[in-house]
Amino acid sequence: MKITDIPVMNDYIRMCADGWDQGWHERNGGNLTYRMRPEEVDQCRPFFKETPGDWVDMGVQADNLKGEYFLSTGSGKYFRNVPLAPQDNLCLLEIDGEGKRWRIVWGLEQGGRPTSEFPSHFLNHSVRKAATKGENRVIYHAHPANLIAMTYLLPLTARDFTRALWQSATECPVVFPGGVGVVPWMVPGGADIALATSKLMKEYDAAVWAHHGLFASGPDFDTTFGLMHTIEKAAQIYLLALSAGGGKLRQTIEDNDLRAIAKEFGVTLREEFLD
Ligand code: 2HA
Ligand code: ZN
Repeated sequence: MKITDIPVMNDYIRMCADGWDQGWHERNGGNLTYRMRPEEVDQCRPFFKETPGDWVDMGVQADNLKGEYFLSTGSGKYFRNVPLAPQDNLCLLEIDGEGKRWRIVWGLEQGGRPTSEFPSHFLNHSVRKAATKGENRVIYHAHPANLIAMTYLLPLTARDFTRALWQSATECPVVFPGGVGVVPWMVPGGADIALATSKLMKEYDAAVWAHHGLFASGPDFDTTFGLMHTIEKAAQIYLLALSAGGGKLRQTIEDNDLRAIAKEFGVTLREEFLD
């Protein structure tokens, strides 16, 4: 029995591989964190290091994440390498009783730290956990090219991005009826972008980072990967249609069509984004 035989580890590693296969993780781009269930922590406990790493202050704090355990990709590590050597590219982190420090209890055997975006992930876990009554467990950041390209074309507002994406594929309003938030261009890795993103994630389950990528969240790996995938595919269709049409669309899914989809599928669209 290896730690990678534990279903949650296996699913996490598979998601890293899928993201790499999609082309969303050039070099060390992107990061993935998962808030573990107590029974999953217990399954992994026999594999914990004899001596855990030192406690490290995060610069951010969350009351509702005290004592939680997270799986995280490593800073500077490549998604491409995760399936080959999970123990060197991933880590399992314990959060302290004050909700402000982490220590490594498994993984990163050649040294290292959790993703540079861990402060952003941590605050977003806190906000999404509260917003979903504990259901949210996954935060996923990737660099999907078509969505990033859209951030050079459209005004950087949640309304403009949500409408363009909803109109680009019929399933979009069903998959993200609440729309997507948009963070203007900011320096990555720090507390400022973490706070700006977590503010939006109170309302949205995904936030676009202008000229950088997407943050997506969800209760499990399938839903979160599916959200990233659906948004990126809609962005691809949007760009394909605009470029094939020389910058002009002949027709689109109209607002009353969006309302009809919402009615049929029993979802509530963010009304202020409709005309
Ligand atoms: O992990 O994607 O935003 C590298 C990044 C930083
Ligand atoms: Zn990034």
